[in-house]
Amino acid sequence: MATYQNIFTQIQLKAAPEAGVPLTDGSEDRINATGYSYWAGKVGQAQLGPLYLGWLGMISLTFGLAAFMIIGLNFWAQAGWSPQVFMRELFWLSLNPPGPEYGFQFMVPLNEGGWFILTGAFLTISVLCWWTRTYYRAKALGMGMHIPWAFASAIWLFLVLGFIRPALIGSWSEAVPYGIFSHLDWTNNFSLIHGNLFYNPFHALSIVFLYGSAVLFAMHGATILALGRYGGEREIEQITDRGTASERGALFWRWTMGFNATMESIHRWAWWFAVLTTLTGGIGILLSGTVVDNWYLWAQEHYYAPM
Ligand code: 07D
Repeated sequence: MATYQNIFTQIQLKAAPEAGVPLTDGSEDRINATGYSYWAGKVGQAQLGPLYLGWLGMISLTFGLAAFMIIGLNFWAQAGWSPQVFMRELFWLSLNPPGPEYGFQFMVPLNEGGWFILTGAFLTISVLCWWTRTYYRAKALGMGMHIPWAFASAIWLFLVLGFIRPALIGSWSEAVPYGIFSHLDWTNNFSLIHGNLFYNPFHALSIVFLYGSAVLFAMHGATILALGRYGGEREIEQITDRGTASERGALFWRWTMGFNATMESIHRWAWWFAVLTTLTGGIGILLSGTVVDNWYLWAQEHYYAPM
């Protein structure tokens, strides 16, 4: 039992490739090529494929690749088309949004931010098609919509940062640049301009859920691994069985902290913590510069920063 499908798996099952359930939505977009990877089998499923690409997958990858290429080619141009300079300066190169003089106009000269707007549009098309793909693939498999909704929460923050907030303020210059250090600098400047983001309660909430997600993931992962010898990874089957892995895990947490999540509810805890990270984050960013200019002053007005 202890060697059943975990990182210490000693036996890899190899049989005729498992093709999955028949498609119910009439489409035939599944690429039925399959293979086996010994190393993938060490950490998960050894069988690779079948892959479902479909039209949404194709559109998403095409626009994602186009966005990636526009960013890359702008970097190359900035490096004077020199491979050495490109490699050396890669972390400092950046594709920036239009300056404040352009407001939130869509027609901006390419080299003054037009490429940035185009990249954002392509990336958004790519991300939204990928989201729709998660929706339809989950539906085709008769699953709930938990994955698309969780992904939507991340897309909410992505859109707030790059589109919704700049639109509300009326300036593309508010958007996050595409670049390694430039986006880090943007983040730091954002905090400084708005009087220290730590005093933004939604940034604080977002951190709570981000760190909380890590803690919950560690607690749950550790619990299940520790119960591997009793078949703990077969979680759901065990919910009502007495004396099983599930019951030991539950008792462990009641012993150590007085409360246990159930085999079902721990996944709801995890889902909500992850979803709320970007949901609260997006609210915090949207309020900055629109409703609240300076979070430190705001915190003073609300009696939680020193005068
Ligand atoms: C960004 C959105 C979803 C992404 C999607 C992907 C592609 C691929 C491909 C380009 C992650 C789309 C993209 C498919 C692109 C190509 C080719 C999710 C994202 C859909 N902070 N902070 C957070 C902490 C400070 C600041 C969140 C900690 C300072 C700003 C999180 C600390 C300052 C923003 C968090 C700390 C500052 C944040 C992010 C400690 C200055 C945000 C959550 C210990 C540095 C963002 C409300 C997340 C936010 C954010 C943590 C400090 C600024 C909780 C732990 C004080 C401006 N910070 N932060 O999951 O939501 O992001 O804020 O110091 O915008 Mg912060």
